[in-house]
Amino acid sequence: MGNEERRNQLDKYCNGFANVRTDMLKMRGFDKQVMAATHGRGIFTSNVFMPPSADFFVNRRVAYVSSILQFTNTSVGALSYNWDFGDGTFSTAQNPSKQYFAPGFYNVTLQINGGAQTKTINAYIQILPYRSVPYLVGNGGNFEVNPTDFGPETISGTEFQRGNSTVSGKNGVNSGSNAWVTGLVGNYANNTHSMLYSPNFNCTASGTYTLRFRVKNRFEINYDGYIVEYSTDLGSSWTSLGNTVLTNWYDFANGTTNTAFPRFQAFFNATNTAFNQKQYNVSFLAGNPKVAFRWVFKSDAGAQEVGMALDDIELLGPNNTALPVQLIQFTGVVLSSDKTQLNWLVASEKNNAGFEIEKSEDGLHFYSIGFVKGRGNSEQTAAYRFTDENADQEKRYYRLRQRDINGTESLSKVIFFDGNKLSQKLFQFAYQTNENTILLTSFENDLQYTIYSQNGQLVQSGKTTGELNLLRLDNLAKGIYLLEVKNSKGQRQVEKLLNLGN
Ligand SMILES: [Ca+2]
Ligand SMILES: [Ca+2]
Repeated sequence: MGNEERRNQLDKYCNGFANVRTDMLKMRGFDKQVMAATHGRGIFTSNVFMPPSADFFVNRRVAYVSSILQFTNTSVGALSYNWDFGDGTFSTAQNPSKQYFAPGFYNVTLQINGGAQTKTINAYIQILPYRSVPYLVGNGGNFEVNPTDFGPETISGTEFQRGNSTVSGKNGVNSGSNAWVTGLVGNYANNTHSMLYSPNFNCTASGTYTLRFRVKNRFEINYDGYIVEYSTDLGSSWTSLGNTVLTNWYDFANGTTNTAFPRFQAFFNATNTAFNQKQYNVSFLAGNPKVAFRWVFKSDAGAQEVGMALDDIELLGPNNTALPVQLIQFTGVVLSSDKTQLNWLVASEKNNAGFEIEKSEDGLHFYSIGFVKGRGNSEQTAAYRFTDENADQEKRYYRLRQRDINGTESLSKVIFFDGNKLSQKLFQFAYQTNENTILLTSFENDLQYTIYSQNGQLVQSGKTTGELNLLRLDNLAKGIYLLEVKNSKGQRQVEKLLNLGN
């Protein structure tokens, strides 16, 4: 850091201190951290004299293919950043966000100030795979095959470890030679908060789904234990599978406020001296292509016990492939006045014949403009591209029709160009000729739409059901309206609507 910058930083720190007396001023020897204790204004610290050092953390250590991770730089004295995410991708941003497109363990390195300091954390991130349903012991639920289908994360205290413990109360396994155990050796620590994550399951098909597993455990009675949570958004948010006591499920109602879990969050607490089966009907998750589970163990501040051994996790249900073709990104760019290039990224492919590229000028009627061959079967991420050579229309909609070798098809989301710009809007709409109807096009499902009159009165509302939605305006008088569309994340877009009537 140059003298000028130091002075500017000091000015910033010293701002407003003119009339404050400093009673004590010290510099810590080993890292040159400065501390000033003021008269009546508290204690202040400054790192302006500290030597540069690289450091960072990430919001999630265990995540899924295409989860969005947020890295935070905590370096001292850094002016420039070079991140290496361990998968052949890099960033120079201060606090980058990042997606991984293949399962595995990744080393992450942050280099600051052009190589002045470097921090590398090996196997820092674990990315868990997508798996099919039913998922049985032989698919990986026994923790013998595909051992990296599951991953532990420790917030504090004792971590889940894979193996065979000899500690009485959690000793042994239900199958093979491995269980996931809250510490293979000794008792669990006080104030433990540790988790075990499942793979991501495709539960798109309708039907009955059951999650079940075997557990042997001994916890401090009435205080420590575990719950099972689920996520439908690649692990961004988690919800407990129920919060009451049920047969073969949570056994402790937790009516007091001094246990390891919040009051009235029931949990597993009772002792299981053998590997007993627990199960939960998770059919309410049908229709979700992204379902994951995690086991959350917590202990309170006193009295330790041996803990738990978990084995033979299964998710029973109707047949679902492991998302045969994982399209993780579909976007495009205008190359010239009549050429638009489409780009898409695929994480893994199973029996993929290829992609039909479809185009529309009204968002409703699509026609094929080309075909790009797939790779059949692959676990590697691949980038595909296609150029529309006749892209001189003002409004252009594109989508991909992915075709399996056996003839099954699935459609991608629709992307939309307005002139030379890829639209990032929540939705588009177009008036339909000779009808009191508008076509609402969106890349997202389940949007809440509301139509207001000019004086703010709600006149019509509803939910969208797919990418293309026809909204009828028959009941509305001629005039100007406002159409508001919101998604579940709170994003909102408002457009003016002109109802010309019949
Ligand atoms: Ca096992
Ligand atoms: Ca305890």
